[in-house]
Amino acid sequence: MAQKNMSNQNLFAALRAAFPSDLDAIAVETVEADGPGLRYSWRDLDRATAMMANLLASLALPEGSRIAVQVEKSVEAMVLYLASLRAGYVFLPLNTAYMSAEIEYFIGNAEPAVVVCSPKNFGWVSKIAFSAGTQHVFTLGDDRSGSLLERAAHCSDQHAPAVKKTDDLAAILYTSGTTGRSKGAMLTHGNMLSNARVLHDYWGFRKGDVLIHALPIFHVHGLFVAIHAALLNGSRMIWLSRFDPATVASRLPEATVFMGVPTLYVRMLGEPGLTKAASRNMRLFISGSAPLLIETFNDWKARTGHTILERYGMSETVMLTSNPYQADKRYGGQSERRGGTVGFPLPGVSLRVRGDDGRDLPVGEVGAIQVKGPNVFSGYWRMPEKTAEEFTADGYFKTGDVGRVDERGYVTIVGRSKDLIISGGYNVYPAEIEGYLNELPGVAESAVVGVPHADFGEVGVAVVVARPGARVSPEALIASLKAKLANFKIPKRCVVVAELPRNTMGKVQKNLLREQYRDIAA
Ligand code: MCA
Ligand code: AMP
Repeated sequence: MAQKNMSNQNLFAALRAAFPSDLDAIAVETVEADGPGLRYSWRDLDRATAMMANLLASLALPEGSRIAVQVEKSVEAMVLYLASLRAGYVFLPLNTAYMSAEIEYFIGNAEPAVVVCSPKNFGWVSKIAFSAGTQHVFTLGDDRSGSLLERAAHCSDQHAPAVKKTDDLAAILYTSGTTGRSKGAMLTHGNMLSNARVLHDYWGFRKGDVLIHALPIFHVHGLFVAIHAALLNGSRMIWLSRFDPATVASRLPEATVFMGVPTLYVRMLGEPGLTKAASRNMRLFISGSAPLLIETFNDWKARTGHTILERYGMSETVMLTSNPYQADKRYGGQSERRGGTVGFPLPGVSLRVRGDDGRDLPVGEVGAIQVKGPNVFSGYWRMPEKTAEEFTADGYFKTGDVGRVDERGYVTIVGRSKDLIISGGYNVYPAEIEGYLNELPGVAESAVVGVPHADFGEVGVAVVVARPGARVSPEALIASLKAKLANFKIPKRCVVVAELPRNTMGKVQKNLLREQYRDIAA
């Protein structure tokens, strides 16, 4: 025990220890539209992360400093994440779609010591960062341009990973609140390393695995689940800077593992190159971040011969449940991947379903999903009250998801108690959009609801009531939102109505709106 406490629990140290002994082997190969991809060896990753970690260390930042990053996807952007871990700082990834008001909030709230942005955004991002007290703003382009790499090029390529304890912070991920502003979920080195090890084992990672990485790297799925799994296995990644179904299909024969949100699977099914022959070397297709429709699950099986493995997680908890990859001894050796379910709680995760009265519900009954485990975050950044509200007295985290566990142990998510829309794997909080809409001239009130959409699974529809005598145009409202909010948050439809349906308590009945407009985006 004493020895465990003394050893370095830095997540980077564990990932680095898993690099293959042949450091000249290829770790990452990029896919380029015009010509051959770039190849990065394991030695390149080691040296580049050391140089960047030394650059960060040279800034003499206080312990626990946040490194906020809003850059396009590139291998160097992944290196920056790994360097932040290596140097012992707290990584704060930001969606590239966020616009100035959103970035202003995150930077103001997290008070990062370092901000890294795309060269094209330096003007407005640096203005926000400097006014919030950030001392260092660097740029990083997806073509290896920018001041970050220029400065790191002068640093040593030797660096001993900072010594970290299990509960030291490694990252903050902002997740929008049902009411009010986004909350920063604080994840520790221990949260992420324990989860990465469990997934590595549960999903049967083995020598020779090759991962196609096609997800963005500013959320848990692409940044943690995919990258940690590949690195912890010393596996090569085929790296797409943005998802493209034809490209993925054409590279499948070289790969063994693919991870995607349901929209990626839906789009790939529309790609003629997706065949059994193309998937012949594949071992595992993993889906998560949003519900996978049973039609997609079945169509995929018919088309490729592979059964998608669906799993479930959150920014606050990393991964919680997974369908089995192989027989799970804890559940009587069951190995079936059941469509429509998210599988079993992962080893080490304790999951329970509670009723409104706070009691555990019997098998099959639907209630609130609560979880506990080494993967569960340490709280919301500078929001002790919110943190306290989201945990039960006996230390379970309230996920806000509603579901049941069947007699075989499979967990099914049937809904959410939180008012949230998941669109193409991105979370959209109606309260945030309604807040913006209600501020627009002529708007009396609004309600944003999620409705089914063939490509994104679910999209937002804005239902708006005009002020007496005011004339509002749906197109103008959408245009105003587009000027202020990340593009994926923009409702795909907007309708103006005389009034919103309310119950006797005066609460807007969103379920009625969802029903009324369920075909509007189909
Ligand atoms: C783009 N648009 C969207 C979305 N993405 N609208 C709603 N939802 C979206 N997800 C907008 C664009 O701004 C554009 O609007 C229009 O839709 C069409 O864009 P398109 O070119 O089709 O989009 P794209 O650039 O191809 O992106 C689609 C995508 C992307 C590849 C599916 O959204 C994506 O990479 N999603 C993955 C998200 C993800 O990684 N989530 C994991 C979160 P306009 O034309 O008006 O500008 S981690 C998580 O949830 C937990 C922890 C977990 O369990 O993993
Ligand atoms: P995020 O805030 O981005 O971490 O999103 C986490 C939420 O995504 C969870 O609370 C779930 O509501 C949802 N989610 C993730 N994976 C799945 C899945 N496989 N099926 C249904 N919902 C999911």
